[in-house]
Amino acid sequence: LSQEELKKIAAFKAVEFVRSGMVLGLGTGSTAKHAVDRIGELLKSGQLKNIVGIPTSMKTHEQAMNLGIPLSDLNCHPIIDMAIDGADEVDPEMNLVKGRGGSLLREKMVETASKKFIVIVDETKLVDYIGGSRLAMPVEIVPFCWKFTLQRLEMLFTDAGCVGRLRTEGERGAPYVSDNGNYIIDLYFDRDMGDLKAASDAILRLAGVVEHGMFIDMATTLIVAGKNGVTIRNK
Ligand code: DER
Repeated sequence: LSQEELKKIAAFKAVEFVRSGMVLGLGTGSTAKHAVDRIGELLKSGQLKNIVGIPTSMKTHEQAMNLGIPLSDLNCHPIIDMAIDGADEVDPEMNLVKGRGGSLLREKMVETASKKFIVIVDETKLVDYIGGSRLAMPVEIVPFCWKFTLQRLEMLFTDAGCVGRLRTEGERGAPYVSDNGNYIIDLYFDRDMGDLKAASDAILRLAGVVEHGMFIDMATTLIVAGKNGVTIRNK
């Protein structure tokens, strides 16, 4: 089974937990895309009714709208029944890294407002500790003096061999701009950053930081699709 097929299997399994009448947080990324497609399919066939979707990005808003999923937002629905979303990393305690797709702020706003948060991943996302994939741990920052903020972020984690890079896009390498008009600094760790809560607090104390991509103690269910089948873990 390809990674894409595993993502689809995890996504479809998560949608089995959706009930008619739910207010749903709709995730962002290639795995969540399969879940949103499946919800659209079940709405069209009448197997699901009266669903309201709360998208976590303009990209998901567009996808859900094209599928005819009724949409709303956190202003109208401050409490969400269930959110379904992917992740870039999952540690043994179900802490996550998210945001490599650039949507971490709206994802975290939606998923902290959700009574249930189902994370859907293929097995390649499992890590021993956060940052362990050696891939990006994104931090959304204001554009103003981004170099200054990047340096202050690196200084928080010199012991973990942290290097920060401004996320860029396009062939001219212009700074990536999030749905919220902010920049993203991707942090790369050489070693375990240690206590996640302390790391989170330190990052959020920096003026200029908007939010980071560590989703600590937020997931309530983890669905992992692997070559040996699908596992479901509840917190
Ligand atoms: O950017 C994000 O937060 C995405 O949800 C990411 O965490 C997972 O993206 P993927 O399903 O495309 O791997």
